[in-house]
Amino acid sequence: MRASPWFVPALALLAAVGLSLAPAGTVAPVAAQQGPCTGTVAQPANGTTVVSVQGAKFAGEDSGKRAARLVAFGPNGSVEFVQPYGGNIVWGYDVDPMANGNLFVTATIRGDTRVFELDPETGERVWQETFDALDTHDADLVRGNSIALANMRNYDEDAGENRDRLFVYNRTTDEVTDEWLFDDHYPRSAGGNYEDDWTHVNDVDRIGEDRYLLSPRNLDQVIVVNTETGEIEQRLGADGNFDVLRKQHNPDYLRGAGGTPTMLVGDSDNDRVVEYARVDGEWQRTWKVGEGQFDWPRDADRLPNGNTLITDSRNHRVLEVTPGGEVVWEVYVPWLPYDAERIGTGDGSNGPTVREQDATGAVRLTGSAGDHEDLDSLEACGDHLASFPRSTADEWPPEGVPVQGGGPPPGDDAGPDVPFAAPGSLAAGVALGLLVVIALGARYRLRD
Ligand SMILES: [Ca+2]
Ligand SMILES: [Ca+2]
Ligand SMILES: [Ca+2]
Ligand SMILES: [Ca+2]
Repeated sequence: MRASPWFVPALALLAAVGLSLAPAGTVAPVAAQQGPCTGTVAQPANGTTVVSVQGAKFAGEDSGKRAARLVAFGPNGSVEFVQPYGGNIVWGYDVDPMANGNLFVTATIRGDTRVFELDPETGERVWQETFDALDTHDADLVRGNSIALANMRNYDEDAGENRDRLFVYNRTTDEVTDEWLFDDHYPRSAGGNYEDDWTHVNDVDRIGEDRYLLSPRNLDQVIVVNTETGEIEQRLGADGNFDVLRKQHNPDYLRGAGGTPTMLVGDSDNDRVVEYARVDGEWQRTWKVGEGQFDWPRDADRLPNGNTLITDSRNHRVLEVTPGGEVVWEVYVPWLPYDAERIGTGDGSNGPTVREQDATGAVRLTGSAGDHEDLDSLEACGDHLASFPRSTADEWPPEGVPVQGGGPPPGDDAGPDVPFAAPGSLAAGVALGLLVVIALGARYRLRD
């Protein structure tokens, strides 16, 4: 196996940070050095952080949407690279680190879902698959060469049936090997509109041989299903019971002491991140952070060091917070970040539960740089990201130009109100268009 492409730049950056980081209490000047997208850096992160950016326009933008892209931040919070998805991708959703150093990406093209393995060193796609599936937020690589896909918005008009489901596709045999349908388990009156976006199942994680964690957002619950028996084995939350979960995203399944079932969830419409443990046959909320301080958080990963990496979508930021709620690392990334991954710590959550850390409770968020409340700072960050070289320019419309075929698909993920003016003015659009022209023919290289 070749060396991870993250390793060398990460080491170099760690060395640089080690030399430049002043003693505690002088964090702000260091952050300023690292560019306009860096927030609080109380300590360098233990690796590169990759963030998927959905690509929604800002409020106030008058033309089209923004390009979906991946943005990587170094341990000191500076931008390492910006990698557009290319290939007429409309929305960028989940991203997963792979063992070989590449990234597995879930995205959408018009009317379909496209997943691919991306080499972040070269910007090349190693392979891709396209599914007849609308607005898929998450697919996971499973069983070596198969793909588990959370299939939402799947109403079959001819049959008069909603086929929202989990399915597993084997790339080698070109067959669907497993399928699990919501229609077999839920009344049509539950969730959203049965004939449209019924369950909005937005996450799938394989957590055992035939066991999958699913997140039907419109049912305000997270479930563990068994594709062998067809049963729902565990359920956290209930349709309309907003005290537990409200239109969540990206739950992760953790195992506490003695295998205690534990779920860490971006409780998006409650503007908080929560953790629940199943104790004595009951789900108990063991952690709650930032209630009302986040704005639509859609991802939370427990890191090996016990901190949590949170994507605070409508505040345009990704933060690493301690169990006590202190922000120790923070970056800004506009155009609606969806998922963040800390390279080198595995896929999603791979760390201790709050019970194992003896840190249960409800905590406030402290120590943020607060740039999400500073419009000038956010605009400067957007300009900074837009200034990075772009690959696959031939496949890309310039910033601000509507994607071929019209606007984004409908739904409340499509056009969130983002409370600051865009850097997408006419002048900026022209400048970016020129940048794309200049970049034509030039092979994009990863910055190191
Ligand atoms: Ca992910
Ligand atoms: Ca997943
Ligand atoms: Ca997950
Ligand atoms: Ca994540």
